[in-house]
Amino acid sequence: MKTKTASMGNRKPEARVSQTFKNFIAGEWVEADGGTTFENRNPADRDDLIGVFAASGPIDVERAVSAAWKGFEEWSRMPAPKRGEVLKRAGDLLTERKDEIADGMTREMGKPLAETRGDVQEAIDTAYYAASEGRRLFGRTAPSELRHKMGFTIRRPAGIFGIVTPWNFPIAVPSWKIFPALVCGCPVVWKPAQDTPWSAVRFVEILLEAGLPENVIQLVTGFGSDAGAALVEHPDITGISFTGSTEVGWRIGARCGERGKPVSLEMGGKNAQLVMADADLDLAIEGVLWGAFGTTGQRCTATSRLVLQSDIHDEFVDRLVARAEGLVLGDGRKSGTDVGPLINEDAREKVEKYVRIGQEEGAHLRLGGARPDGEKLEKGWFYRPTIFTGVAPDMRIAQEEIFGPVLSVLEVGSLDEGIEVMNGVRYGLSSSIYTGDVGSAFRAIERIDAGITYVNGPTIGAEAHFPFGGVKDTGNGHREGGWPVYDFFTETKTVYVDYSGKLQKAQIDT
Ligand code: UN1
Repeated sequence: MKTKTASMGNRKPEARVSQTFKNFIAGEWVEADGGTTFENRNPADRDDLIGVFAASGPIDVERAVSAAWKGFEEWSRMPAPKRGEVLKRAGDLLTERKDEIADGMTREMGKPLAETRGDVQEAIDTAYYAASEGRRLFGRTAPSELRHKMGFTIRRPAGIFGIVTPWNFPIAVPSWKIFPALVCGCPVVWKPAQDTPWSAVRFVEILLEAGLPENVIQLVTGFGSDAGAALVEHPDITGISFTGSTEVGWRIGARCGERGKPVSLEMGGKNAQLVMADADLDLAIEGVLWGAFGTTGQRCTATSRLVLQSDIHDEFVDRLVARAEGLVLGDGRKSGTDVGPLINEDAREKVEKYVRIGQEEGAHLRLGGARPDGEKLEKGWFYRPTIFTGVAPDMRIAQEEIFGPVLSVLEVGSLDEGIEVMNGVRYGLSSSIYTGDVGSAFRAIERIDAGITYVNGPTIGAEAHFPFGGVKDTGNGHREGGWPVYDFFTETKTVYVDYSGKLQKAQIDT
């Protein structure tokens, strides 16, 4: 757990302290009010101290919000295609520095380099998409009811936004929110997860280097209970965009609701991969390995349930277990690593708690269920890929989000039963069906209650230019990625121009 320095007492000086990092507020890199800090350590090696970061609170947020409104004056008036040019340069800089950022990101949050490079690539793709969106931001026209009158809509920057982001995609997920906000003309006050402040500082540096006016981005690092809460509570924040746990998300949503503020929530998942007997089993095994254990299962889109048609159940599980056993756990910066550590001690304890729950519920532990042996891994928050079979749909390990490398296998007789099991959870983010039958595929597309359905692909791996989000307790109806997110950061104005030269009354029965 990354502990606040303020409460750490007499910790002995570290040999490997690299740097002290600051907030970016009102155009300057500044300490948090009172100089409070927290440490950020490598989850693969807790002796590796990455740096000391600003632990922000309400006073820092206050300064950031007022600076962001100053930024609004200038930025909201700049033509959107010009704002887009800044994002184009940000995409270019991210491209140049992809390897360096990926290395630091892996050091900070653990996933293997190929995955952190992918994370940066997603931000690059989002930057270029957002840059070109500056030349669209379409309004509409429609015919008026009356002669010599015209109606159309324009999009106006909505204000300044609080951005609260998770650690599992330290650059990609912020880019999904921050780039669209910026191209829409809205400055942001960003509170990144306390586990990944280094990636956030790099991201802000790049935006500034790309030419973003300084008041348009504010960075307040620290904890949700301090900086995050202050942001959500601030009366002058126009709206909030949040990705994280369902528990925190609904609390944020409730506060925003009370104050009439727009809020976009992207939260938990309990995503299932359904494999029908007519599927290409090799492909389905590759899919579930990646979906369940990629990013150490720490994705809101991770496959945490595998739903198998009975006829193939035993063979599929045997082959899957054999493959999962071969996954190499380790430091994500070392080549050959398939699965990195969990993010912190709390995350590993949560996984351990659920493994105990699964055993108590009577599920059969087929693989893992323990920390790995070996000195090399002792200093990190590692946990072995874990597979439970004999899982009933109402067990907690089949219902609750674990956010770790734990897969629950359920058995069903038919497509209908499979879809019923898939839908029988409170979440609805991603889903997947493997089948060779086009009719089964389309029935699943139609009936699975989720924001995303993959056919013959794993539950993870959304593309930047398609809408991303979920139903039920996963979200509140908004989508990120693709084109819909631009609606969140703009207000639509309807314009009527009457050039008849006389008073014309709409909605009067003539
Ligand atoms: C998340 O886990 O919060 O589709 C986002 C995916 C990624 C995004 C995951 N592109 O899994």
